[in-house]
Amino acid sequence: MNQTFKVEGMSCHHCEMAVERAVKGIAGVENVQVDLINKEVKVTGSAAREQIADAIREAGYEVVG
Ligand SMILES: [Cu+2]
Repeated sequence: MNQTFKVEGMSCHHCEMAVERAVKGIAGVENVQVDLINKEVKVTGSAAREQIADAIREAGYEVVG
């Protein structure tokens, strides 16, 4: 399953790594792709949408929509 999140506040490679690390720590997540230009995070795996959104927020970024 693929899920795409609109995320505000990611501006550099550090942000990319922080979000990647936070989301990869969730059980069921297979792959994470951060697109800084389009402000998108693409997640492959079986983790619940809300759980992924929470992890992104806890890392310090804003999930939009
Ligand atoms: Cu940054």
